[in-house]
Amino acid sequence: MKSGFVAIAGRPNVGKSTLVNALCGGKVAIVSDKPQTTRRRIFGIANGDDYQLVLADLPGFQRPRDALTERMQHTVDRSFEEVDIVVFVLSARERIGAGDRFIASRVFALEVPVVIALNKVDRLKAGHIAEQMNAAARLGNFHALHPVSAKTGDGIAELRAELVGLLPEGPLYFPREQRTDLTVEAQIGELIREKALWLTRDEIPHAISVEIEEIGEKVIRAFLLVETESQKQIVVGKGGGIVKDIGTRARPEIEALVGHQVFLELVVKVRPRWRADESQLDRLGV
Ligand SMILES: Nc1nc2c(ncn2[C@@H]2O[C@H](COP(=O)(O)OP(=O)(O)O)[C@@H](O)[C@H]2O)c(=O)[nH]1
Ligand SMILES: [Mg+2]
Repeated sequence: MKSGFVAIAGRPNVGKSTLVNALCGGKVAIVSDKPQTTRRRIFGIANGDDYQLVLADLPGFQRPRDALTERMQHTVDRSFEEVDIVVFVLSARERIGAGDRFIASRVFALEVPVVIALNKVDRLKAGHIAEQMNAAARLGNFHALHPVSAKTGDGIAELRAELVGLLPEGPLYFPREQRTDLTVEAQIGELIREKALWLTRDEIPHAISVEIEEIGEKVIRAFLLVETESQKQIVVGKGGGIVKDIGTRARPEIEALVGHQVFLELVVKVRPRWRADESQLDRLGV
């Protein structure tokens, strides 16, 4: 049996969470085009007959601005301490620049193989992909470089096979049927937050957090926490339209997760400065 831990590194928005989902063959991590979507480390688990890849989806590297972002960066730093492989994700749709070079300086300093995943190659011209591959190759001493599209699945099987080939002999870390280390409660919270991120803009996505209040046989009650009254008005929406829309989109995925129908009750609540409040962050599992 081969098994091990793989850290997924890269700038915000390059598609790290989408890639983890693609490698695991199902939804583990939520995805949005808003930076800071991933707030804590999530393990996505890809199981084969004779291997187990444990993929750590991480918040992007960033300069801490408050207790929340400080914890996020601490999580990233700690996650590199004991990994077998690093996947360094780049976006082929953007200029490979200073942000990528900063991360490169960190990951290539580790004594483990670095596999570069040049993501988002879907709908790009071959010439452009080749140029980006050249730029990516200059970042450091990589073990392999794979052009992929986490969205369409192109190149994912090859990347997975590459990672499996690098795994050491090891135990089964998680039961085979498990695809993530998040509890069901945490997964439900993340699904709700994902829809809230999709439906809001500007400073609102950063201000939103979800707290599950009750998981019953039929009813799931959750709070959408924001920091100010005006944020609350925006998330509630005209005539409750936005919060209703969040619920409508989250419910089918929650039902698929728990395996039965549920009544989802969402309440938008103001909790001032939750991002700076350590005990609140503990409760939210960040
Ligand atoms: N076109 C394209 N978009 C992608 C691909 N992978 C991710 N995205 C999009 O990029 C955005 C950020 O993705 P996410 O996985 O949340 O990035 P993260 O911040 O690095 O975890 C989302 O809007 C995704 O749908 C891809 O392969 N192709
Ligand atoms: Mg992410």
